[in-house]
Amino acid sequence: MKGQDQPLEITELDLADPKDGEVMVRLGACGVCHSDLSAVNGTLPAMTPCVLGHEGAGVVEKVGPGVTSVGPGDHVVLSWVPQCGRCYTCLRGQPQLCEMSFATALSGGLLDGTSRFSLDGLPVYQMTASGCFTEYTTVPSISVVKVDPDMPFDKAALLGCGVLTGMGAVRNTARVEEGATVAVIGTGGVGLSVILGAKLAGAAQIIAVDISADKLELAEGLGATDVVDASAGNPVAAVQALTGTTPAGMPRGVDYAFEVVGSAPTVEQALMMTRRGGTAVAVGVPRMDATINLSLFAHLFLNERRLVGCVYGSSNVQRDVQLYADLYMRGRLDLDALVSRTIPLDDVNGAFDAIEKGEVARSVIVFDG
Ligand code: PAD
Ligand code: ZN
Repeated sequence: MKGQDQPLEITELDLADPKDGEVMVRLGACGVCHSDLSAVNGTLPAMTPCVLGHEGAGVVEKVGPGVTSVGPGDHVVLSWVPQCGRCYTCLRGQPQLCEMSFATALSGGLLDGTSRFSLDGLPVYQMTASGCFTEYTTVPSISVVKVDPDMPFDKAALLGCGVLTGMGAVRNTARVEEGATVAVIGTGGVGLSVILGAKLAGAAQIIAVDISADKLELAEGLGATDVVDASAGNPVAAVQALTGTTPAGMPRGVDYAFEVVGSAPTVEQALMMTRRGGTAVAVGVPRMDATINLSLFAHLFLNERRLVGCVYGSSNVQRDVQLYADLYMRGRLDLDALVSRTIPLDDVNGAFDAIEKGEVARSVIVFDG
């Protein structure tokens, strides 16, 4: 990306060898996530020029000094949150908030703040210490997770963001229990992964909410028990109507509502559709100036609702990528349905159009051999 609101350009860049603790990866595939589009349209801040792409999988090409966790030839999934395992938050079981990687993400570089890409001697930054819309990238070794070489790259790539975020929102952020009722607002690549996670967690009811009929059909195929078309207006009443009534004759609401769109109105809807004592999880990435109206009396006091944020599905990347890869290889996790299209790198701008038109769960860039 040369600059905000500009189409991505395919250019030959220089890529430095991995330094201490780093690895160079030859990409096999990279999913195009809504957050990539958000970096282009300014929803997410990004240093430019920048190599976007943060949902990648590939093969380790070479390793820098001191790297023992992986070696050349290993198949890996790339993470967009390097997790140091030693900082205050990592040690408290919140590696998704690793204090070291927060500064890294803002720098546009790797852990030392510098990027490995350059053009005519000037730095080209890397989205979230990653940068996967490219044949080769160099990243911290703690940002790669070894997976079974038999796992196809287009499915493995999804573990790097959408699936880790959606499944993690259910398993780690909300900790949905067996028999729970769940609503998911926005069933793109991430929201559909929430549905996969809710199904795996044994949720009794999974209500998919979207404005696209195609997405709702996909959601049903992946385990949604009910669907609500939000294109006609506010979906709260329709969701509540599916959740039974209290002895006082009031609609109950869901135990958990996941917002996976990234807008203030849908976060408010998520909060409104949870039952008393329920939890709304804000997964989508909103614009930086987005705010919501929160009734302290009605939501927090009277109904003891929780509204929680969600970075990367509150995931421990090494643990969770391996778990989901294993579930996929055993046929217990249907990632195939999330790959709507495989495309070459030079169709990346077309993939952004497809996101904006709501046409795909995921377009996945697949690199040759
Ligand atoms: P996507 O564009 O594939 O899916 C978004 C879905 O929302 C589409 O199916 C839309 O039709 C639907 N939608 C749009 N407006 C509404 C509405 N008003 N009501 C109901 N549905 C609607 O995006 P995605 O799945 O790649 O990403 C979803 C969000 O999650 C996006 O904001 C992205 O930036 C964010 C994200 N967050 C994290 C994180 O760590 N929290 C990680 C990855 C992605
Ligand atoms: Zn993403």
